[in-house]
Amino acid sequence: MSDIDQKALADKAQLKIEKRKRFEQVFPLLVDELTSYLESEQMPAEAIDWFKRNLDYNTPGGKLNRGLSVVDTVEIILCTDNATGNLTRQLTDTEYLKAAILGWCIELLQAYFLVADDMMDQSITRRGQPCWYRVDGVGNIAINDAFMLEAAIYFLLKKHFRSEPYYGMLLELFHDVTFQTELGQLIDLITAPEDSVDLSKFSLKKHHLIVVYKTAFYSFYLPVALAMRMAGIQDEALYKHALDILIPMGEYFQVQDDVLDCYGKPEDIGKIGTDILDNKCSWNINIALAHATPEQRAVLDANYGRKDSACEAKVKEVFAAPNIDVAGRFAAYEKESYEKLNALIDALPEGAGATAEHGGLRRDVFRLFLGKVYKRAK
Ligand code: GPP
Ligand code: MG
Ligand code: MG
Ligand code: MG
Repeated sequence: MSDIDQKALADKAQLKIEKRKRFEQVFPLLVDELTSYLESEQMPAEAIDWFKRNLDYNTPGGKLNRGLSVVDTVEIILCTDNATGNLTRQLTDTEYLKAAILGWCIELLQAYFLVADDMMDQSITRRGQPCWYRVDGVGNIAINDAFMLEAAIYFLLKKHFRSEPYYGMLLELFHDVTFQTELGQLIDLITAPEDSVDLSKFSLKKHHLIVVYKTAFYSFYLPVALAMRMAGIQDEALYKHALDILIPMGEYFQVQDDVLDCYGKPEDIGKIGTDILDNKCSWNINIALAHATPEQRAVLDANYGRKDSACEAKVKEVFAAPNIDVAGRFAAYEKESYEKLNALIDALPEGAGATAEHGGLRRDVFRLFLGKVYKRAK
């Protein structure tokens, strides 16, 4: 690599760190707004402290891809000149703050889902620390804490966006994707009963349905759609264009999550995989089922979904067998997905819906998002 290339790479990395830092600085302001509301309602200090601890423990600390993507998308749409395709200005402080608040609202949605998901999946760690329900003194109170993380979203939306013409659209988006995610979670859970393992219930078609609903809508469509609403894009056809790229991108992301559940290092992914123990209809088991010999199938039938680490190890052995090679097949899937997603992005009409106020829907929105997750190890 040339010195110039190296310098460009270092500058890019530095910019990323600064973007994250600026975004992170907004969160304490929102915590203050939320706790001030509790104070104004004369809530006991103990309750205020608890809510603050809930917010701080569960909301920041992740990759922040979803939240940062709202800011990046608003910036690309509002600041690109359609004629040249160049960024011609920066977001004003007010625009930045609004985009960042929407970003944090998605991070709150994610926090709400994860607190609940970790209880349902009986997970151990999250983001390198014990899952919230496993923290001393929390337990089932985590159920109410999850609800409160969700309530915080609507408090902040009302406070900051109530007078905007697109306020109703923001509410509709959050409500719709929450329902979709809960549908996905429902299918994920009932396809993985704890007491009866029946691998014949699994299929890649079922997996596709689960991951689109439980992950893709809220993790990929929501950040971009919120940003489009804030930027003033109204043409419904453009939301459909965005959906058609972001849903397959979200599917690819959840396949990565499934693979990392088995092969990721806990110090990288911040969590300990539970999918085999939990009898989950993951990408890995579906790939194994598609290629297993009758003998291998018998091993999977006898060991999958058993809450026992020796059984888990036997399943992993089958995953690694040369004729199955889940990791190798994933590498091929990853390459193919990346090419397919880039083709979808390239087919998007550049700057569709552009006006004098904004540069319209732009390919960079999707390229940047894909760049955040492609070949991720965490
Ligand atoms: C990811 O599933 C999906 C979610 C976190 C959505 C949960 C939805 C609810 C309505 C609670 P996962 O269990 O594979 O995620 P992880 O591997 O991070 O535990
Ligand atoms: Mg989980
Ligand atoms: Mg889950
Ligand atoms: Mg997972």
